[in-house]
Amino acid sequence: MIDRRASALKKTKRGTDVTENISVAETAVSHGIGLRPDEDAAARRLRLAAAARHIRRSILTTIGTAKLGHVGGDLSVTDILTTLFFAVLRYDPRDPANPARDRFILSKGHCSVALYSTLALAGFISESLLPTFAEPLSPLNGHPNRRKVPGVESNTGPLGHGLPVGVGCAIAARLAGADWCTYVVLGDGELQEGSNWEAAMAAGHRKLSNLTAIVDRNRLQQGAATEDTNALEPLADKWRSFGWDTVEIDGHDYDALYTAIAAGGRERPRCIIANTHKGHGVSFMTDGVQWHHKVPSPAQIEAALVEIGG
Ligand SMILES: Cc1ncc(C[n+]2csc(CCOP(=O)(O)OP(=O)(O)O)c2C)c(N)n1
Repeated sequence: MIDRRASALKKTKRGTDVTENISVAETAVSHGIGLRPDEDAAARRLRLAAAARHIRRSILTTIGTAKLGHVGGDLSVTDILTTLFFAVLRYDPRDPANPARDRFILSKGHCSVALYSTLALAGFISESLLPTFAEPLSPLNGHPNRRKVPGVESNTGPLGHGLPVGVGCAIAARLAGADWCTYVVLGDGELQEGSNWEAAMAAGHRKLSNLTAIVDRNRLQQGAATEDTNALEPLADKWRSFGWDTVEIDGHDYDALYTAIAAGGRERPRCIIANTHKGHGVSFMTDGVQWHHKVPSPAQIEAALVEIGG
C-alpha cells in the first residue's frame, strides 16, 4: 500500500492558496500519525487510533466554536475517514489535483466537520482554519465545496449525489486506463434517496471494480431510526442483488476497515456496510438520535474531550 502511494503520485504543482499557510507542525507527520512504511497491523491500529482521537477532538472543538454542526454523524464516520486517509488513499496534500490520486467523496456532506478535521490532519488545509467553520467568508462551509477546499472532490450536502458522481469517476478512470480508485462514503438514511440505487445499478452493470462504497450504518437518521422511517433491511442483500461484492463489518474496528477497504483482486464494485454508532467515542452521545445536530454546551464539550483523551 505504501509503495503504491509513493510511486503513483508525481508532484506537478503546489496546492491552492488555502494550503499556503500549512506549517509542518500542523500535519499528521508532526502529530506522529504519518504513514510508516514498515508497520505491522498492531502499529497501524495504534497509529489510526491516535489519528481518530485527534480528529474527534477537532470535531468537538470546531462544533463548539461554531455552535453548529452534525456531531453524531461526524463521530460515527470518524474511524472510516481515518482508515481511508491514513492507511488506504493515495494522495499528496501539496498537490491535491494530481491526476493519479485516488478520489474520495463524502456523500453525507452534512458531516463536513469530520471531513475538514481529517483534511487538516492530512495536511490539505491548515488546522488554523477549523475555528472559522461556517463563518461568512470561510472556505469551510456547512457543506463541502470543491472550489474552496483542496481534497474535496465533489460538492455534497443534498443527499444522494455522491455515489452517482463516484460512478462517473470510476468510469472515467476505466476509460483513461488509469489505476486510481474511487471511494464514496454514504449515510444509511441517505440510502432512501432513489438516485443511489440508479448509481448502484449502473456500477453493478459495468462491474466497476475500481469503485468502493462505504455505508456509515449508524441506524439513525435525522430525528428517528432508519428502520422506523423507511426500512433499509435486508441492506446487504439489496447491494448484492445490484451486483456488488458486499461485506458487513464493525465500522469502528481499524483492522476490519483496513482489510475490507484495501482488499484487492475484485471483479465487481465493493460495498462495505460499516456498522457504527452515532456519537461514537462520547458515552452520553452514543446512539442518541438528538445528537444528529444538537450542539453540545461548553461543559459537554469539556466532558467529551476528557473522555476522548489525547
Ligand atoms: C436531499 C436531502 N434531503 C434532506 C436533507 C436533510 N438532511 C440532512 S442530514 C439528514 C439525515 C441523514 O441521515 P444519514 O444519511 O443516516 O446521516 P447520519 O445519520 O450518518 O448523519 C437529512 C434528512 C438533505 N441534506 N438532503
